[in-house]
Amino acid sequence: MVFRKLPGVSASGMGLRLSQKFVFLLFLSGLVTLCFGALFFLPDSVRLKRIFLSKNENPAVTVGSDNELSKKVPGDPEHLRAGLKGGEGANVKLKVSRKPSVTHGARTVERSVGSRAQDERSPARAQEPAARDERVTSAAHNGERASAYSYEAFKKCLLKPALGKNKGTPSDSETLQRREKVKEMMKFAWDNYKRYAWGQNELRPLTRNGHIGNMFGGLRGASIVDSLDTLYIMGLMEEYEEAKEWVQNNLNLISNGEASLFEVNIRYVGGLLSAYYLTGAEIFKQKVVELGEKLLPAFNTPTGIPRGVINLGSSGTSWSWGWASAGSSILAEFGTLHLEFLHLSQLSGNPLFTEKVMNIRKLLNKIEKPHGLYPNFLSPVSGNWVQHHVSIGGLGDSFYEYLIKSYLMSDKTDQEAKKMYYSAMEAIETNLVQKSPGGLTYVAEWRGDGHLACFSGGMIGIGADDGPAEQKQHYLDLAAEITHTCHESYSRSATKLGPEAFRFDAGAEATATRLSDRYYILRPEVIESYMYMWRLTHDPKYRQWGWEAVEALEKHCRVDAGFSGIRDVYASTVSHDNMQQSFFLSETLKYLYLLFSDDDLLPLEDWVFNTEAHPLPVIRKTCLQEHGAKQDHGQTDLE
Ligand code: DMJ
Repeated sequence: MVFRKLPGVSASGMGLRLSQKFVFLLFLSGLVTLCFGALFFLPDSVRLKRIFLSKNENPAVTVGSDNELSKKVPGDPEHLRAGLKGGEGANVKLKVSRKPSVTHGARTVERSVGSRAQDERSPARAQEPAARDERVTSAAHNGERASAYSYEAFKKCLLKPALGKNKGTPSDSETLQRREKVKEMMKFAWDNYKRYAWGQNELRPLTRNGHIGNMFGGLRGASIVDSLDTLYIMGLMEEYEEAKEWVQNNLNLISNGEASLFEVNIRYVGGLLSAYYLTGAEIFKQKVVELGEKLLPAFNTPTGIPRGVINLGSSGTSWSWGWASAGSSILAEFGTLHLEFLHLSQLSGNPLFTEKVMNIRKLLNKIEKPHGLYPNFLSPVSGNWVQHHVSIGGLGDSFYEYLIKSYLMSDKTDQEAKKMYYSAMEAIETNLVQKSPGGLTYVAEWRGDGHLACFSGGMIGIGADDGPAEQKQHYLDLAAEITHTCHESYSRSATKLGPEAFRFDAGAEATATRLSDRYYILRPEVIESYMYMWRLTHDPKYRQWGWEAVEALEKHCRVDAGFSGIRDVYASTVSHDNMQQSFFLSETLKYLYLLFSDDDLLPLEDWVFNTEAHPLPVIRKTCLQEHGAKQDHGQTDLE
């Protein structure tokens, strides 16, 4: 626009006429109104809350409330898969909190990296250069030190042979037959994956093709990496060799996709770590350290609390899930890195991995906990809780699991983890544990979330022995009661498989009341608790319950080309969901195999299982230091 100076008109300041000034002011005020209004469209109007509410304003603790939280399932592969495409579910409100985990396609698409929390984008991007530097430093560390890790020293520090005296072969013939059956199931699942979906992430057994999805940011072969250790401990050596060869020649870590930090960590990092520790094959160590470095930029936030989604490419950009309240990070996601990251430091010699997770620990230890409980959503920017919803099922669960397992994996030296775990347990019992009118023990927030939380029988069981003296028996009893309740959720269905979520209200006891909660996607949690409870008590009922699950899986989930989840556990004529989840091979079948094996196969004195059932060895620092001087680059397995 050209302004002409007219006679008689004051041309003060900018040389504008009065009417022109008026138009300009009008434009300015419009702009200001627009910017202010835009604040209201941010997720949960978080900025406004920060501006107008005091920092101390704490929302009440909510437990399993159905109404406020959206029905998003973090980590849920299908949700993630669809969500990563920027699907229809962007920013839909949660209804029921669940663990970052996996479900199947029957459910609504519920999240989107496309809907990544806008308020968190700039900080993430602002930190990219630091992220890249860190990776360079890390790579240098890796080059110098990774080869220095002594596998021989590690083996010397195990108390017992990893695979037992006789690979855990049970002496009674019935148990042996059952174990053989489980091995046959694994071979069947593997052969079909190999035939129809080789190199892709999971098998679709009805359509006989592969599924890639978006959860792993362009990484492939999730079922292969998740299966390595299961194949190895089952003695399926030909299959193990195929899997190893694929990792060597085809596992391409140069990927530019957007991945779930949690899922990549528990499946790929966990799977490769276990494969290395069990076999000593250098390739697994190289791959896992390289992959670990790609995850580091996720921690470049103002607090060091990582965001949930990371670009595995050179940018290292990270985001919070679009569905997560106010750009928050999820407790069960950032709280489920500790075990793997400690081992990444062990193998690479790079302390950075440990530093990252110790920083998370420090923040969580220090922060005020409402009623002693850890809410599920935390801002990676401010380090404050964003909502006070609490759960030991979805969104919270494996954080608690990793506290007790950190203590056990540290050779019982990590006193901080121990203290945090038992204090959390106390708070959970006081606030959440209840008994149904029919006498079933359950955790209050199971109202909308049962199956995932059933891992807690095993968790409470393995933590019992190190609890306060007067509580030991109590914890063991509690673990048994919870496992019993979870078994009830199976035995009360027509298929003898348990629903995704079960309830204890409106006359319901351990049964799903909603149609949308009735599916079973080959999940392991209930069987996981049977396995731990068997090891801890040797009560034969746990093996019997495990066998019932094998029969049910065979009858309802086995199809011509693999295993599939089902849509309704209460319908005796089943409808299949066409997905053989990778955790079926890494967890469900592994826990069943261990249940029917002698206890000396992966003895619990030496091994802790990550949340995807990948065994990681106890770190015996003093012993490792004593033997650490010895270098070896050779390959020797643990048999
Ligand atoms: C697995 O990927 C892991 O167990 C995770 O911790 C939760 N969900 C699935 C199995 O249900």
